Amino acid sequence: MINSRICKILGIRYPVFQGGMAWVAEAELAAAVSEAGGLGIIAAMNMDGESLRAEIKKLRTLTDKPFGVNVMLMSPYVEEVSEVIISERVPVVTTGAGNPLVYMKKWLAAGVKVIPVVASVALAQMVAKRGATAVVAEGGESGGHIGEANTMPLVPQVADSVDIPVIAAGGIADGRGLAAALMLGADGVQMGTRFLVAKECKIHPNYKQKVLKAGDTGTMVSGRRSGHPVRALKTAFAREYSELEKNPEITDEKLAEFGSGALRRAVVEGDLDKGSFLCGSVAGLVKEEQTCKQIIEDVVSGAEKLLKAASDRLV
Ligand code: TUI
Repeated sequence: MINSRICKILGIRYPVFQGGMAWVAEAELAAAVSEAGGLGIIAAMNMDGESLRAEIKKLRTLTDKPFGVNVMLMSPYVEEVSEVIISERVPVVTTGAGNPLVYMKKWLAAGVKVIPVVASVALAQMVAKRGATAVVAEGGESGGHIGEANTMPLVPQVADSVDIPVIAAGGIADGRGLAAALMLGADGVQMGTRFLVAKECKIHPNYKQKVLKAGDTGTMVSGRRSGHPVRALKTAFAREYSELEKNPEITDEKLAEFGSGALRRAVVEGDLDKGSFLCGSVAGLVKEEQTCKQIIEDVVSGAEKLLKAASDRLV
């Protein structure tokens, strides 16, 4: 059994978080992950306060295990969502795409465990100083909105810089990734891409097929011009967006209009022409649709076998 302080702190069996993927991470997926012993996370990104409350209530009908809510700090609903988290007594909050300090104090005072997603040592240290329960150190291999650092160098530097548990994210999809993350000084992992194809993940079947078919060079990063780079599958839409942003004649407004609603079109409609299929660069390792229980047990048992045999590598 993998021994990790984050399991004790959160009351979970395995140190495996499911990423709070916008439009994707709903009650059914999060409940299945928590029920399987990991930390399931509902993404509040595209929800107003009352929609989030309904999703939390739905999750509670499916599991009584601990769960989290991810707050995307660029969301237009961030204020109301931050209040619902308190009134619903959500056990764990993760945050992304910004600096969570303005909300942390009231969450922590209300007994919510706060685990910011950070893409730098500086933010990790800042939130640790203000009482964060743990941090997710997310490298640029991740899907969606990413920072500049990659997982392999970021995780040990964050682990060296704070005393709280560190969860590694970005480029992790199997037992090898979990074992490697532990060796880098992490206390657990967060995975998004592998859970995209979970049976309990209700995205459009076109999205799952595209992830399952993607190979080692199947993703690309666009959006640097807007200051919010995102990693997605290399599709006609992603290539076109990338070309448009290089063109100085295209205004920022036109570019934003072109991208607007693209994630919803991928997740809900499976729109192969105009959808943006956010996905991590680890997609090439994700080969089959499985239940969340199968995924978590495969990752954890894979890592345990590797770690037990690790000394065989020494002479
Ligand atoms: O937030 C994410 N991943 C996301 S959010 C998202 S929604 C979206 N969809 C389309 C376009 C843009 C956003 C999709 N994927 N991951 C966590 C994460 N946080 N990655 C990077 C960061 C981050 C970046 C800058 C955290 C803090 C930060 O700066 C904070 C500061 O002020 O120092």
